[in-house]
Amino acid sequence: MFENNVICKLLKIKYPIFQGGMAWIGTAELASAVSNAGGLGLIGAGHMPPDVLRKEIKKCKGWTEKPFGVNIMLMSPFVKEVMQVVIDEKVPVVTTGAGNPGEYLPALKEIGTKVIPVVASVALAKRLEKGGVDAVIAEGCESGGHIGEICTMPLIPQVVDAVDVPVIAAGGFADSRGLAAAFSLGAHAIQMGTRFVLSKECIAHPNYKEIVLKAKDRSTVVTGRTLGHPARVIANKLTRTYLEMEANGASPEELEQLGVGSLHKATHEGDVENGSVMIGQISGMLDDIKSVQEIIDDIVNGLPQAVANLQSNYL
Ligand code: TUI
Repeated sequence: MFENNVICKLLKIKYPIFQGGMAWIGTAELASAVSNAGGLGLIGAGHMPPDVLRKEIKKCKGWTEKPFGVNIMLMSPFVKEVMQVVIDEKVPVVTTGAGNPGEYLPALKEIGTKVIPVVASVALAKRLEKGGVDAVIAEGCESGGHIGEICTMPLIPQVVDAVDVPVIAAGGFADSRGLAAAFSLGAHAIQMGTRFVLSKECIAHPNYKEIVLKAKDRSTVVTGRTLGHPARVIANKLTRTYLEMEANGASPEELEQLGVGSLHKATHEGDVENGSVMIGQISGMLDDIKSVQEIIDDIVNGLPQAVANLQSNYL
């Protein structure tokens, strides 16, 4: 079905569906399940120390024969060491987030790792194309977690027009309609985080999944704008305190202190009131937990109908 898809050919995957990296919950369990189901699974390195990442990579290699990747969060204090781990382990695909991976490109390219950074602007996409990246993931601000300023609908076609490398669309995708829309905008694949949080294989605490299941269209808010690193999260006690302090001119140190450990508090301790529940706006549409295989199969199997629905408007 996707024999001519440039991303499937580039990465030797069956379906043009990536799993978003996701700190703490993009584990080897989830990444290997996505890769085994025909997509591209990614271990979210987040703030992981290098030895922990190495263990996750080894687990993933043990659980899938298919290509998988590691998402490296460039604001991590361990970024240099985790880059060395993915090089030592010859991880087939590296995606990056929350920064410019330019300085690491030569070393990754030298060992044949495919490098696919997440970008949130046309300018960075163009700069990284010059540096030799294999593709870019253009992520709109509908996404959960750390985001840019531009929404998916205007971002994707602008990035597609600006670069010659293939574009993967991210931010607000969770079903066949979304995949058809991404193709319409000129992207060759989609990346999904939120949809995979609501999978059986995702190890997030049941409270985390429950609050995502209950989310409506307006359940998320953006914190951290004044610090220069905005993040989309579910509105809760933590965000109310945070946004109030932000509006009252709290110092960057005070605000950062509030965020320390807050993601783990939500994902692993299940404290979804005082923790940071990073999730995308598409959570409002999702009301079931499925296996990764079902999620991917449903999207792929629904694609012909989604495309037929487009045509019914003008043919
Ligand atoms: O990276 C993400 N999403 C994330 S990372 C994360 S872990 C974290 N934990 C605590 C605090 C902060 C983060 C949670 N969610 N998405 C990819 C992404 N990258 N979205 C936006 C960007 C981005 C933004 C600006 C990439 C580059 C950029 O500019 C860099 C430059 O130099 O121009």
